[in-house]
Amino acid sequence: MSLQLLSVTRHIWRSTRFFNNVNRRLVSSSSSHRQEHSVATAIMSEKHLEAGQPLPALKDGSVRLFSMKYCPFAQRPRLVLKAKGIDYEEINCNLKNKPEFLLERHPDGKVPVFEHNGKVVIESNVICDLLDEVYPNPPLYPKDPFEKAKDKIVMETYSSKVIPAFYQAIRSGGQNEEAATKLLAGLTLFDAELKKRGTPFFGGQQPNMVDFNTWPFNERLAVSDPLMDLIKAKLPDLDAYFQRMVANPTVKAIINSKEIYLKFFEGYVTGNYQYDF
Ligand SMILES: N[C@@H](CCC(=O)N[C@@H](CS)C(=O)NCC(=O)O)C(=O)O
Repeated sequence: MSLQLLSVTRHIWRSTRFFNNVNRRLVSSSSSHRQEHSVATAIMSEKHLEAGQPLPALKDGSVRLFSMKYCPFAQRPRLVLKAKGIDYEEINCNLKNKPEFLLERHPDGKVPVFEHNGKVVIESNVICDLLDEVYPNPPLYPKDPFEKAKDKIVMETYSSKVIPAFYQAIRSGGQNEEAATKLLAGLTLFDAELKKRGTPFFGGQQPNMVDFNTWPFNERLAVSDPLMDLIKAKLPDLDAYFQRMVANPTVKAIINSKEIYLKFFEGYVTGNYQYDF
């Protein structure tokens, strides 16, 4: 990364303080800005269920996703389910006071957990791959195994280069310059790969697994105006890609507003988690 870019990122994280100042301004209006989940195919437990609360009886259908409304990992299978038009029930869980039924299904009590005909699958990437096999239309990977492997490498690279830096930056309340620099370096690799493909999405004319797998984190970058300004300036093609993703009907159906994420991340940083707002 050039020195110039490094000094701009320094400035960004110093000046942002998005978990403090911006948040105070925005939180009061957050509920009115909320883009409601419009996953027509999902029946959702509106409130996050917690310890002592029973698991609601399975309604119509046999597919269930244990989730948390603001979890980026759970958003991956939600995007895949939406893209494939699969009916499912969503059980939202309070992750600071975990319901017993979640702990019975996941050894660490994490979300997402997917349940199909009584069979339980954990780990977002494993769930998404399973969904692609069980519900093959539309396919979200290239048919050619070598092309599919390339897609998996892009997701692996994103997972190792972007996601840890993203969380590091959030945990520090935006003060960690090294994390900001790493985040931009990871996004630069992602941008270069899309350029190499020369298509609107990693999947070609439509988003595929790479686009949906990485989108939950890309969507949350919007919490920082200065960071988005830097992306627009330094990675304009990536910014144009983000805009194409936002306009995609599957993404649009389950996107959350920046204000909602600011509110959620405030709880993440302070440890005072709120799930139901
Ligand atoms: N590697 C897992 C990560 C899932 C994960 O970390 N989920 C978070 C919520 S975003 C969670 O359940 N946290 C609760 C905990 O760690 O106790 C996946 O891809 O599914």
